[in-house]
Amino acid sequence: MTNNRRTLLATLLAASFAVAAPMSAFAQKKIVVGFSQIGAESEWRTANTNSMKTAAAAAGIELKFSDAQQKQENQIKALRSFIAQKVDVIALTPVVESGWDTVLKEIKDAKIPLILMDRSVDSKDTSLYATHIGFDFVKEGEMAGQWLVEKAKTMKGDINVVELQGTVGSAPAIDRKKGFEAAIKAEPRIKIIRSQTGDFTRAKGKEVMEAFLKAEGKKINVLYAHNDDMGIGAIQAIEEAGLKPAKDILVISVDGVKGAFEAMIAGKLNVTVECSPLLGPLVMSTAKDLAAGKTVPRSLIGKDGVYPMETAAKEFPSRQY
Ligand code: GYE
Repeated sequence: MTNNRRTLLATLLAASFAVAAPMSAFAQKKIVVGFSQIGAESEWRTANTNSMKTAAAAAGIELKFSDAQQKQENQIKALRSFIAQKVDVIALTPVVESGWDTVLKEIKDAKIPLILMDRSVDSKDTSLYATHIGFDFVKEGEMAGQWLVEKAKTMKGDINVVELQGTVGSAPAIDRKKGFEAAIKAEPRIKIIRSQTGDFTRAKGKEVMEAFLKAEGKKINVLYAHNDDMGIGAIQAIEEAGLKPAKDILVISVDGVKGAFEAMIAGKLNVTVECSPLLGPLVMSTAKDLAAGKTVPRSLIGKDGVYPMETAAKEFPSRQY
């Protein structure tokens, strides 16, 4: 070996040691995130769970996933088990807004950073969580209402709306109702004549719409559903009652899932307000920052927008959920 080659080899070896030492210190511990998910009530929720799992795998994060089957008590149990397991970060999608203070305080006392994802809590003490990665549900309700106010210009007489609310006490049900009611004030002919929960599911949406149709029949001009799944369930009920969805009864819903785009392309749903469930990558990068002791913005808002049926066929191929 020439002197030159020896020097080169020595330099390369030194360089690889220099790289190898900090690398092994780096690779020591995988970040563990405990995630308490609500359940699998809708297409939106399934897409959201997939996004979280895929993003965790891509970020090299170990995700401890717990499905609460719609029950707050199951979520509280899962959170306590995450504390006992000393996870690095907790992500929580609270099924309802109230009743979290005690367990959130336990998480804070255990010094585990908490990310609220999608839905929020009504706790007065905002120091109980590090950040909320979610949406402006009031604005979504407003966008749905504004679409109807615009549409009303082409309609005559009273415009009777039936409303399918989301899960009772949940942030999106409370806020999508509030936003819609605020927006329709601009047109006094629009009236909500019935409003009931359909629990964000297709089956319940269909069942409640059947009851609305029985009670009000042809008086109903518009259905406003707090999510696409309930809207799709209600469309079936409308068809079974011998009426044409999107024509005899206008159908407005929220989420923007594939099923809604299919219903729009089939001419059965008038409009959906988007609320993107693909929060996984942002949650995972935030979890990494929090695990590294960095401060993160208090609130990060996800993507939303309005998709009327006229745009559905063009948009469909690029939809990701
Ligand atoms: O609209 C609905 C889901 O919290 C934004 O929950 C979410 C809602 C979504 O079940 O489909």
